[in-house]
Amino acid sequence: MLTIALSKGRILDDTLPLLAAAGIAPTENPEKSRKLIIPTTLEDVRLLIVRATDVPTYVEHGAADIGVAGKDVLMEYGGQLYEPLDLRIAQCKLMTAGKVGAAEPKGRLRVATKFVNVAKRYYAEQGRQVDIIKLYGSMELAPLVGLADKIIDVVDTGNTLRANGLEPQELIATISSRLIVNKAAMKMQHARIQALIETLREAVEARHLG
Ligand code: PRT
Ligand code: MG
Repeated sequence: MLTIALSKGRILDDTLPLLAAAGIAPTENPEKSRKLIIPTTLEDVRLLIVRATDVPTYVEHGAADIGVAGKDVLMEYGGQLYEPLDLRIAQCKLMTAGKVGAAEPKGRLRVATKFVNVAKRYYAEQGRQVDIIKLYGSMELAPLVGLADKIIDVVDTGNTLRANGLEPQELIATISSRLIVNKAAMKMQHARIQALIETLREAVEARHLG
């Protein structure tokens, strides 16, 4: 059995057409089903539906052989995983953002984010003293109510920032989703996983040529 961990939403939407190129299609709609293990048209391949931030955990521990995760999630997670293919889906940017026109604070910068490890690394590289405030969502609120001076979040159109009087500031990384593979699975099922990677690589390239 080959087990693939995916999150619902944009990653699932953009991954299914790529998996279809490998003859893998879910036998029921993962967005609608309450099931968390979804069989596919290949009887020895199944999908696990997990939270986006949990995908690397399932794959690193071998509960799933393969997964699809945003580079933002992988940068935050760290861990021992193979990352053989950029799927070029769910593209966005990891950025700092703050209130439009706000002056830099005099003292320590307060930064609210769910990307605590990324934030620590980013400001350490700049030699900047910061207080990191861990949040789990709705980061845009933090500067508006004085919880933080800035946020670090993923930005796509920037509409969410603008709607809250914030502006994107520094680019930390350009983000896309990556195929990740468990290290032991890569050894034990090498031929099969390598063939899947190559089929997906061709599907990614075809999508960007067309
Ligand atoms: O939603 P949940 O809490 O379960 O987890 P998640 O938000 O991590 O998962 P999901 O499915 O929303 O995102 C999965 C991956 O998609 C992320 O890890 C990113 O790699 C990628 N991605 C691409 C994005 C976006 N684009 C994006 N726009 N993830 C989140 N957003 C958010 C953004 O932060 C903003 O709040 O969507 C909102 C709209 O963005 P704008 O800039 O277009 O307004
Ligand atoms: Mg989300």
